[in-house]
Amino acid sequence: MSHVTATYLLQDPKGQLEKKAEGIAIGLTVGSWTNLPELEKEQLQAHKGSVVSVKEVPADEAFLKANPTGKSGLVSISYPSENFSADLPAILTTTFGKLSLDGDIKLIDLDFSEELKRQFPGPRHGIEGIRELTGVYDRPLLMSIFKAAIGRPLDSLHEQMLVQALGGVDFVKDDEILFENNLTPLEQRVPIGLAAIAEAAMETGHQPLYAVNITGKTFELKDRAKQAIELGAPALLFNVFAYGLDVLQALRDDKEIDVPILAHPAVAGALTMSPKHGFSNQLLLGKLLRMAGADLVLFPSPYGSVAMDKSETLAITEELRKEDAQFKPVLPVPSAGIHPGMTELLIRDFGIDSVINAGGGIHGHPEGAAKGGEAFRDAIDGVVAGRTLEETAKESPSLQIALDTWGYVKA
Ligand code: 1AE
Repeated sequence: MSHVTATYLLQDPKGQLEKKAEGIAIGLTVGSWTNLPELEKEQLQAHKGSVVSVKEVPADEAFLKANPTGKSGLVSISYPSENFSADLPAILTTTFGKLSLDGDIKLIDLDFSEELKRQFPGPRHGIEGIRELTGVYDRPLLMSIFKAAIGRPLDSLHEQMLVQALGGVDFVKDDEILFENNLTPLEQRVPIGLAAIAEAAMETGHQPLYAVNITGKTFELKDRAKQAIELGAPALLFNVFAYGLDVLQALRDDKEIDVPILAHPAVAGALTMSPKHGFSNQLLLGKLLRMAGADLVLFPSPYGSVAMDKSETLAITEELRKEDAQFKPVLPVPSAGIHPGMTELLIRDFGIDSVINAGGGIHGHPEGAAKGGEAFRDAIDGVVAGRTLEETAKESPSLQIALDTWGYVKA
């Protein structure tokens, strides 16, 4: 039978974990059970949620102090797919709708039966597709973020794009806070950005993919994405959590929107960062973004300005890349506060099939963004060839300057 099994981390002040689990399984499905007549039970059997497992885990001290009989547990409940349509809004409302508001409870995982999983698209391109599009196969990709884009006119955008592309990056992405605006509207931003990339490619022979931020009201997004693609946008950036996972899936499902989609984690922290509430990072930024169709997923690295716990970043990465018969693997993009001195650490922790992504760590290079990109490219090539950053910097003045500026974070 097709189903989804939800695993929750919860705290029950009364310490009755089994009873709590049974209450959820019944309450979120058939509503009541024990007092129903036999005939009704028979009719509703296929719709009834069932408790799969209950495992007590150590409760936190503050909770135990306030609730001496309280217990904390990992509870798994299976919901039959007869109860919901095969879309994430229905599945999330079933498994974590009202329940998300009911005390200390965090949704850790959703396990989909194969039949249900087949209703989701997964990434269109995945890692292999991105490698083909960029022509880069043997090293982590390098992405640069537009900085200082707000309030700047098109000629500034052209200049910034040119220097980023000259540095040899593989992707340039809009800043996630760049929305439709009068100074750099999409219809002018895309051709001017692409012209700057072509100009740089005459010199470098290397052509980064420009990921254009798709913004606006939900029902305008598809048209805006198609407009960007018609203008030549080779990739799209999407603030998925400001809209919802199903909106990402709608973009992915549209055959005309056939370029890679980069999922930005803006707003996700509000949904994942509490240890007692919301979703696990692994589920939201890993499994569900992959199912809904992201090709690249940005998340805070463990080392930078907006740090995420290392175990969480590795769990997201595992979800994005693990072997799956249906979904292509996704490129993890550990981000925020990344500079060239972290390259060894990033490659050790996230491997070759990842993207090194920097804004300030490229634009803030004392000799400009082109040298910032160059420093990263040299650092990446050096690490992949088995050299330390110090050794590589002896032959790369731009990397040496980057290490002098930001330091060397040794693996
Ligand atoms: C987690 C997303 C990081 C991001 O979008 C961003 O703009 C980072 O900028 P920097 O590299 O910290 O300057």
